[in-house]
Amino acid sequence: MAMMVFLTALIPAVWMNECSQYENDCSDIYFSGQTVSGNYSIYPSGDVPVSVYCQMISDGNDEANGEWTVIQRRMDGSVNFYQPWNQYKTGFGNVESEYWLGLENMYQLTNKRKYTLRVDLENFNGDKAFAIYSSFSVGPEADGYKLHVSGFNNGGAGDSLARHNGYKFSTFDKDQDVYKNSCAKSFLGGFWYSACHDTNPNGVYLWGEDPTYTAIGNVWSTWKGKTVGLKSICMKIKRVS
Ligand SMILES: [Ca+2]
Repeated sequence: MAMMVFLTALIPAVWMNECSQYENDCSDIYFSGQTVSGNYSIYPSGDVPVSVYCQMISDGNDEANGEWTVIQRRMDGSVNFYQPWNQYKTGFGNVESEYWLGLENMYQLTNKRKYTLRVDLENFNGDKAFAIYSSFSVGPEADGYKLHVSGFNNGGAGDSLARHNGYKFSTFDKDQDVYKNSCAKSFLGGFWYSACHDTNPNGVYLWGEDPTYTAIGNVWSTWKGKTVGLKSICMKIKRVS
């Protein structure tokens, strides 16, 4: 009898633990039975909860849906993305709208499992396009959080990330690019700049096209050039099964 009581007391505790403590990403959350898009907590490093937006399958038939963990999102200019290194390292913004998940969280996720990256773009005319990279990972901080992307698949956006593959992350207070000056200071963002960029998703929210400001905006040049600030940019990753 005492054993029975012990077992029944133990089972719910184990169940609670599995459902709340070990969700590394939105795939884990989806397969735990939470299939509605929204804000959830994930545990990329195992213990500290991180807020994230999960775009789930149940949104409809749009092929864009399905257990996506959003790592970067611009949509309304509500968050200042001209942030220092520590903010890009740990993450900032508002998970309800615009945010950056954080380089350390991206490293913790992609270091353990294989991920694909999808970038969704929309301009102020309502045009949409996307790019998919079958492989996406971020290296460790000791190596500058280098970007690794490959396996480009064109959804109309063109490949603006190829130029950034293999480069370290730079911010205005940590120049790790290969440009003689600071790309982050010159183009007012934080990114895996080389010398300097084909896309600046963390640049200034320009509210549309402005030829006065070349390349400082949240642009994706292989789609709309370097003077069209996009209405929305969303970078999201999904575990490859
Ligand atoms: Ca430099």
